[in-house]
Amino acid sequence: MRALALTGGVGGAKLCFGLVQILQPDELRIVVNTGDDEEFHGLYVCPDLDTVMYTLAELSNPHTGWGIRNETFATLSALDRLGQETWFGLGDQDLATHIVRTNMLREGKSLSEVTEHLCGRLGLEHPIIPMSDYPVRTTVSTDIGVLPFQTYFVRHGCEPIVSSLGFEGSQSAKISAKFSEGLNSSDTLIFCPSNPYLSVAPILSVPGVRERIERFEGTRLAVSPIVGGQALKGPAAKILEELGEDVSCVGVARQYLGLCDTFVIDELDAELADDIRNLGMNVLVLNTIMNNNRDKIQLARHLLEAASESDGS
Ligand code: FO1
Repeated sequence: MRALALTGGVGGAKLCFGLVQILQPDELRIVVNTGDDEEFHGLYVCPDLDTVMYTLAELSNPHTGWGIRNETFATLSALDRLGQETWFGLGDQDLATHIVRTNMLREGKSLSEVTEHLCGRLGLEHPIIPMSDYPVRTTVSTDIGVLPFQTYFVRHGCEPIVSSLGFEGSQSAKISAKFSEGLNSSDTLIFCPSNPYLSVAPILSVPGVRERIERFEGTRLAVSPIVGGQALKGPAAKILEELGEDVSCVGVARQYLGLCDTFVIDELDAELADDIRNLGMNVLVLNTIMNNNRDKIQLARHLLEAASESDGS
């Protein structure tokens, strides 16, 4: 089994945790969305890369899914005292990650090299790979204007009404070397249960990625982040509605037309399986809600079993 997992956000990171407990480091590459990245206080912050890194290292805040557990915010309150904006909650331990990343980038290291270093220091062996080493910034066009991603997501709490998404810099971005190698060498592609618009679309915006996934010869699976018409976390359901899509796993499946062979839905949505089959995809009905590590491993195991059955490996 040589799997390539595409992820962004908290839900995707949970499945990656499950995959990592089952697959060896040379059997799995995790490709992460970098469209959420932004500079805060002069530091280069990569929320989705850090969410996967902290989740795999079992360092992440179990309540929020992002940031580090038992975190303190003394630096943030000192920044507030000095008149800085502090709506983006950067904790003291998390700031160490951004300081090291910013310095290494300044020394000329690529984001892939920085990520490899940080993961090594946290004892992680499975490759965590940025989708690109070039900057791509997700922008959200809303009823109150075009917003940078974190301004939409955190400052405005995903409340503005979304009309479209942009991925600034994607035209001149290049797929990262390890992502490209992964597309060539993997026999299984897994879209983790991430927001199709905010986490997956930026990855697909990197030139050549969508086409290479459309032509991918192995097995391609996608896990719905929407269960029972609701997002387990984040604004996926709200955005589906604002963009006029079905607010269901069927609406999500439509975002994967041509990109996936088997769409994975939760048992709660079993009656929608035929609607998805009518889109031309196989459907796998599993428990996709991951409340603990056992759930994460179970979901990963079921996905990998289905993948190995369908490509006969
Ligand atoms: N999400 C929030 O809702 N509020 C925050 O204050 C916040 C701070 C933050 C700091 C570091 C980090 O890596 C992630 C952080 N996130 C926060 C999550 C972030 O907005 C991510 O982009 C989302 O998880 C979506 O992927």
